[in-house]
Amino acid sequence: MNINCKAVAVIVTGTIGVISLKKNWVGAIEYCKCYGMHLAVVDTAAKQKLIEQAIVGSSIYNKSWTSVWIGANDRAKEGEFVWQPTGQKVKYSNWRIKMPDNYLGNENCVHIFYSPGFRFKWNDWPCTSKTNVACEKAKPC
Ligand SMILES: [Ca+2]
Ligand SMILES: [Ca+2]
Repeated sequence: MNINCKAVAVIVTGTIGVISLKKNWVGAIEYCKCYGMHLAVVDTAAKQKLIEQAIVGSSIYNKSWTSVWIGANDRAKEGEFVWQPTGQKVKYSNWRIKMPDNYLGNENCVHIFYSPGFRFKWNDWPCTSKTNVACEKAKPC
């Protein structure tokens, strides 16, 4: 895949980057790489808070609907959510009530969404859906 990184607006708050283009989940990984980042690994409540702040402070924030991909997925094994890129199991979570539901047997990637009823909750979604992206700066070696 050929990516023109310069075409993307990225808003960085601390270690979190929010990409203003809408990408599918695999495309989201590639765009994070453009900036030396990976998909956000939301493994603590503090990180969740940081992402919420980054979204609210960015141009993508819309009070009726805002959504970003994060690294959680169960693509390898249904119902076993792990973090891309570390492969570590998802322990901390902030699922919307009744989620994950693997709707129509086709939801293996996770996004955080904001709507009037659900403030920054997680939902499993088809990986082919296109939405904004939350990236995180890779830790220095
Ligand atoms: Ca699933
Ligand atoms: Ca779902």
